[in-house]
Amino acid sequence: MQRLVMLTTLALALVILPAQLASAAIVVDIERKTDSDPDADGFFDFDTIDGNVAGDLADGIVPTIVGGLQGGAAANLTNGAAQTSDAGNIAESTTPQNLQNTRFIFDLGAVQSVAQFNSYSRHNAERAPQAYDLWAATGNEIGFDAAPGLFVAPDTVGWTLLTNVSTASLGNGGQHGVNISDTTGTLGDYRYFMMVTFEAVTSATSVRTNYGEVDIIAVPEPATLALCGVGGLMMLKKRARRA
Ligand SMILES: [Ca+2]
Ligand SMILES: [Ca+2]
Repeated sequence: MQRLVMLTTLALALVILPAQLASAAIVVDIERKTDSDPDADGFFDFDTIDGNVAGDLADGIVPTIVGGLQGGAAANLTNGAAQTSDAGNIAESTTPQNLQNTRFIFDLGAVQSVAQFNSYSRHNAERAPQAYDLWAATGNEIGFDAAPGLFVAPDTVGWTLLTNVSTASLGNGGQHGVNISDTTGTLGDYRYFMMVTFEAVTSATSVRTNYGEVDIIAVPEPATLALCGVGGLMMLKKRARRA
């Protein structure tokens, strides 16, 4: 039994220690690709960041929208594929009224360990750049509001600001991709994520962003390690019982 306790402690230490030793810092990686690589299958293929993938945590979860859309449908944000063309892709997009600071809220249904929050957009001109603040919450915060109104500061109703995003420096047009991660490998344990959108490009006209897809990526390694650890311990326990 003592051996089992020691092994359990060792297994937990191996899983938990690396995350504690690293100093947490959120990293925002951005990249733009132009039409030389059209990615007409709806899966963006970047050189330095991760493209959109199938089967992420947000897959098929239609976001709650606070504020207005200028086009597209909410479901387009989490239906797997991003846009298959630069121009005229409104049917494949979710386009907020950026000037209104429209909010997209994703409810994962339960607290999950999240490694990355990734967003993808596409347009032939000024509607490709992205600008938003990313907030997160577990839902267990005191006074939590899962859908704060446009004039409610999220941090007054339980939300935590993770980071600010802008890809405007990359220029207009093409495919814009954003990977938000953390140096520890874990962005955090959260149930809710919220994008508060902004106008990315200053313009005389109302400029919206044609968002094509959002991926929320689970932390794979610690979960896998923990399962291996638990599996191994179960086997040891069975052996001990047999002996
Ligand atoms: Ca989509
Ligand atoms: Ca997705």
